[in-house]
Amino acid sequence: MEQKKILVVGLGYRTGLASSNFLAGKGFAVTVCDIKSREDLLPVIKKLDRSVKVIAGNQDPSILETAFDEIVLSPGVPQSIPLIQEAKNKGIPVLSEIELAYRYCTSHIVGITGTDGKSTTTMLTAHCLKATGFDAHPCGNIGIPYVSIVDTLKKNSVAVIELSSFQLETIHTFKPDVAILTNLTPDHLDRYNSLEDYFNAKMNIAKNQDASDYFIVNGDDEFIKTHLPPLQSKQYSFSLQKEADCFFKDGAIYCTMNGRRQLLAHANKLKILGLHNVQNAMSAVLATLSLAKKLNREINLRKLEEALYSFEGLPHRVQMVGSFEGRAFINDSKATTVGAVIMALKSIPGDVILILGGRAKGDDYSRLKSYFKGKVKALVLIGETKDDFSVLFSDIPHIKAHTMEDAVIKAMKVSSQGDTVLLSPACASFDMYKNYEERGNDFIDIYNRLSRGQLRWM
Ligand code: UMA
Repeated sequence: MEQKKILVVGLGYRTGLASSNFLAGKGFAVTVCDIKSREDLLPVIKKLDRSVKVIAGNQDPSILETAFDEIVLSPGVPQSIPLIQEAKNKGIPVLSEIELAYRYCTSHIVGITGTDGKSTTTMLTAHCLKATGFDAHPCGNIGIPYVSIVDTLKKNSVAVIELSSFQLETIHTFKPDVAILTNLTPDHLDRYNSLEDYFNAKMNIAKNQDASDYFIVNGDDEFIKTHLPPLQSKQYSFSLQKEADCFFKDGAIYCTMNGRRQLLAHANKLKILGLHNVQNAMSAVLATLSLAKKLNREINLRKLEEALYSFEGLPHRVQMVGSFEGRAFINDSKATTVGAVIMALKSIPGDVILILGGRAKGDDYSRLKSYFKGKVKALVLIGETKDDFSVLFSDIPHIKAHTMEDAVIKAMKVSSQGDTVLLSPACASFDMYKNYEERGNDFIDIYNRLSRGQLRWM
């Protein structure tokens, strides 16, 4: 029988690499193409299965002269590129790595999407599931491609998958047992024509769910309330404002999911700060209880409570780095949206010196202004957005910095004891770094040199 030919579009650092190697391992004839030059791709090419053919620096539709049976599209590549448009005209199926992995998945699935809180909710859900006896594996947009772990999952395992709108654009049959929609605020409007388009991509998470599945939603989100389509799955909601299946009242998290109200946990015992993390905790609780319900399993609620208290949070997400000369240093490099910055500002006490900027993602950055008032003493502007932001935030004291080191030194100079130096950029990192992790690690490294006296700031 002739080998099936698959084209992987976008090699990237993770998804394209993992998809290509996975497919090669299954015996397909794999070609991967990327707009980057061979030289730029070399470190990744070295990790590719030797059978994979690489087309570098070219994404011309003529690549399709080879009759590919299917295309696996990496999340960073928009469907609007001519190659993909032409593939669709020719009727070649285009799927995401999530759809590919799903074909081989025999385990249970919890899928998590939304604009903010996805990564924390993914890790916290996996933590809660593990603590209550499940074999849970976090993966997806958090940085571990689903396809890279799918073959290691057993029938009773749970894949807890963080899903970006990009990944969900090209799913076809993917069906999670439990889906979470954390919230919806403007993001990636450089890729989508409207907020509705972005929301529709996210809602693909539930499009194949049936009455045996669960959909968990933020009951306080105005956009979701007015735009949520009718769904086949059972719906549970969480709320900070009103009684819901899981809700927050007088500092405690309650659950009413099984017909009676139960006090589950006290918010002041959570190690992760801020009301947005109470929301994340509530969605993780509902996901754990829903999956248990679907699988007819009993959950020890005290174990679930302990899991909420023992969760340490994620690196690069409102992460306490340390204290120097009376200033707290917090790394929130993962905050690439306005919503995430607002949440960080709300969860940090006292005055803040905010390191802001990077590559814009089409967000409405003016939304930040009202949150800066009375909270942000000064802005230190970095990256491609620094000139635009200095105009937009002209009524707030601000300085421009050329590098992260320059930004930290300037932040030290304008701050006083008791202040917090917060890196929460509201933008992508790609103008200065490979990814947000590299940006956060640079910030931590500069803090370490500063606190060891290896970097002068005065
Ligand atoms: N490329 C092309 N043609 C194009 C555009 C891009 O060939 O027209 C190439 C680029 O040169 C690059 C590759 O395609 O080499 C893009 O790869 P990728 O961006 O898909 O990169 P990965 O390293 O595989 O990372 C992806 C996710 N990246 C994006 O969605 C942009 C990572 O999410 C994810 O962790 C990883 O897969 C594993 O699943 C990052 C992210 O920023 C954290 N996500 C966005 C977000 O959270 O807001 C959605």
